[in-house]
Amino acid sequence: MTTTLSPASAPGDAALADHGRDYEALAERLDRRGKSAEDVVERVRRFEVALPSWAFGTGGTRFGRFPGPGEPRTLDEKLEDAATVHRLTGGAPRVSLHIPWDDPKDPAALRERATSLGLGFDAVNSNTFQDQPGQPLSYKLGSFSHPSAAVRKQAVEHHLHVVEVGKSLGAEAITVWLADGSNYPGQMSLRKSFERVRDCLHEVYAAMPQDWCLFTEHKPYEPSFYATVVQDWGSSLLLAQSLGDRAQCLVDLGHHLPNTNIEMIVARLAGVGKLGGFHFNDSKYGDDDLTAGSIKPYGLFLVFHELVLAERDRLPGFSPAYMIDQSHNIKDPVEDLLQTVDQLQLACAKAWLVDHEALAGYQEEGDVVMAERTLKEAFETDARPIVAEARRRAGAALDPLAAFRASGYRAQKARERVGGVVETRGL
Ligand code: LRH
Ligand code: MN
Repeated sequence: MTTTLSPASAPGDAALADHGRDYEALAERLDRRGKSAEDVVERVRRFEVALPSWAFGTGGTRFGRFPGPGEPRTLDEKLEDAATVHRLTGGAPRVSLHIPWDDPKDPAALRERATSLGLGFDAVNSNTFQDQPGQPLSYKLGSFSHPSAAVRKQAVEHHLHVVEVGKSLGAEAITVWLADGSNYPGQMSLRKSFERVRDCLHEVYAAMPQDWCLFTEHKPYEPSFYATVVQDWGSSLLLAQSLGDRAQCLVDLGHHLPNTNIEMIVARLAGVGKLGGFHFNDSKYGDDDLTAGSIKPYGLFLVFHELVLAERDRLPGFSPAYMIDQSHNIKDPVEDLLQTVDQLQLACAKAWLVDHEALAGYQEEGDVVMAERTLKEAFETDARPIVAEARRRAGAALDPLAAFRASGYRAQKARERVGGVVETRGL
């Protein structure tokens, strides 16, 4: 059942007129700074991020989950929610599936359905961090790093299945995050476990289509609390370099110990042509999977600043896959994703507002204060009229959250999505 957003969600003339004035005023101010608002609007229009199939339902923690009304029960209903996020933001035309949580019964039908909703599929995600019902061998003590060749073989076969699903949906990449690790010193061989992971990844890499990419995703801890095999960007880079050109590193913003300089990791990986993509979110302590830009908006801006520098410098092999990875524990999942896409569009706009020539000059001259001020000037610019204008030109909403609330979409879904079997899963 396709839901059209009610006319109430369309911006009123007053809102449009206010926006027009705000945009003109900002454009005039930027023009005095030698910046073209029009250029940045185009940059925001080109920015696209993929939505995580596992985050359209309410997420939870080991302490509890508080599901809300009208949550999707099927992959089809998740696509409906994804289409709503894309329609209102103009910037989320793809979905990233997690297998087996969202293993489609009929991939061809799903692909057709997605196309009819204006959606495509981004990198597919494997899952060897849980045992599935009827699974012969357990991943309790690891998957690719497991001492048992039979367990490793089972895990490789799962990845080959994920690649097949992705191929049937038109995806062109697989993201491999492994929970593999240990909780106690001595439990696991720190070198052999890494070598086993590398060798299993080589099997997946060799089996995937020639035009595909493999993204390795590092994480310092959880669910392992002493050692995680792919613990940091260095381990991820070693694997990607060992595999080949079509293997790159995925940076999940939440997978770094407190106070890690993530933008520098981004600069390092981009500098060696190994920045494959992102899982955008935000965090205060651990892998909190909070709304991107909600805790460290300046940090998010500094990551986008490195992305803009890499694009301006035309770094070889630079075309990262932008994806979201969040767990919506207390907010409406669609509202959380609308906020997230908005924050990413905003960080993108602000990063393109940096006076790059001036910044390079101050860096060369060693003028620390003016260099910092040049960055802050862009970050402290209220670029929301630029983002709203980019959305207006894409036929999306000036204010996606307000439009979503005015549409009554969630209330309608709460009426429609009653009972029935819940076929899909998530965090
Ligand atoms: C691990 C992770 C990974 C996904 C999972 C849902 O924490 O970031 O990217 O597979 O979350
Ligand atoms: Mn992730």
